[in-house]
Amino acid sequence: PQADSVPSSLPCFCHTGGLRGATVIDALDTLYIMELEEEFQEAKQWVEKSFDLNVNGEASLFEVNIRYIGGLLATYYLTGEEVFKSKALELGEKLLPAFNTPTGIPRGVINLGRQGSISFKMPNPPLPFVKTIEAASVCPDIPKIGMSWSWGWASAGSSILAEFGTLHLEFLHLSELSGNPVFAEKVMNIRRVLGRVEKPQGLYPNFLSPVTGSWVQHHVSIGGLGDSFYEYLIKSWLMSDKKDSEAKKMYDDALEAIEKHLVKKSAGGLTYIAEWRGGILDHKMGHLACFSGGMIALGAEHSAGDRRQRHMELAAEITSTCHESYARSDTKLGPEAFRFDAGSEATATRLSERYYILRPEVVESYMYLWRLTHEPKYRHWGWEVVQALEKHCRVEAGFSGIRDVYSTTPTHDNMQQSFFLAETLKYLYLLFCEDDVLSLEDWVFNTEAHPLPINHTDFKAAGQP
Ligand code: DMJ
Repeated sequence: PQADSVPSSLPCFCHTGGLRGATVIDALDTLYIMELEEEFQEAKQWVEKSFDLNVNGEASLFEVNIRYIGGLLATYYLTGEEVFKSKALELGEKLLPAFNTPTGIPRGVINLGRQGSISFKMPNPPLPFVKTIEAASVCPDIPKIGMSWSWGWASAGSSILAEFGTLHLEFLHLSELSGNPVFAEKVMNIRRVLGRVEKPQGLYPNFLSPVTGSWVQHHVSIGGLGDSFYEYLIKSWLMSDKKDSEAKKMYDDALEAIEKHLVKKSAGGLTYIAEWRGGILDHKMGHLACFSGGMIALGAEHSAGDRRQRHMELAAEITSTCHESYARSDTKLGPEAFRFDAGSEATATRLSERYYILRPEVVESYMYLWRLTHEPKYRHWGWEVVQALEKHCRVEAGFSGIRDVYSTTPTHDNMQQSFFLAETLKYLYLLFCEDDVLSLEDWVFNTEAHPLPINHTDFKAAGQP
């Protein structure tokens, strides 16, 4: 199995540093929930016999955490089978050296390999993660085990908000399961650094220096580079059974700043969340930002009074805008980014933004909005997606992304991202299930849709307030 699977022939884009089986591990809990017993047993055997964690390469701390650790933890909680827990803990340990920075803000990339192994090969372009000068000067030839560095494309060796801000849920579970407080301490320290740094207009920019703990650039986005940081604030509070009030306050304050500075209405009446570049708005929403309808609805459900109603309306409006981005395309699938400028309304204006890579965010919001409102339109919209996927993305060996959602005969990109099985199909399935299948009362979904149990006991992970 590849990191992501390849329906026919193209090589895959790997961000898992040589770790194999992202599709297998990302899909484990989906197989289990869907009661695909035979496939689940096959995947479990692969984890038991073939999942090798001592591999050299450039692994994304974020991707390994959300896809592998999240997938293994969720499957452990669903099945109680020790193998999933032990692999999650083993992998968690391997990520710890990434936090060895002056501030404790982790770097984005790490080598998971075994000491002494030298089989590392630098990837060829166009992979965007070229070693930074800093890492190269410490180790001019190959990155050693546990060595970490920043993404070559992230400005001035910075770490990315959505990456270091999307560890909290999994790391608290790693501490709880291992009895080792180190994981919880690492993520609580991230929170402390974020608490100290000044937020322009109350907003969180996307790039932070792991050396100084200051922002490197003032680009703010609820889509790519920022997205799941906000998601993990509200979900940390929910997962703690509403005890982690610090996370709730950070979420409330951040959402207030977003409402004030980024939420806009288009000439045609569509509500959207713009991006912010040093005070100037970019009237664009990425597909990734469409998860926010679900997140805001989830937060609203646990608020009271005016705020509850206002946020529920905002969540419904954003979800409806994201639906429009699908409805206004020829394939009824949405583009990677859509704009609200130069006369465009929820459509992609650039050729490079017309693709769809089987992303889940829009159906994710349909699932939350359905569960929280039971308005039938969310199921209708979900069914439109099922039909469009069947029509345009199904290929012989699975499902593929498409290069242009505005073409009635789209070309396939020949890639089935692992999140298609982890998220897109799981959220679609849950949209049509009874509410007690993975009830929102008992589970929070990590950003890769892996369910983690809400802590209904008095347990407090080390470092928790
Ligand atoms: C997933 O890996 C996660 O949802 C992540 O938070 C952002 N994007 C992809 C899917 O689009």
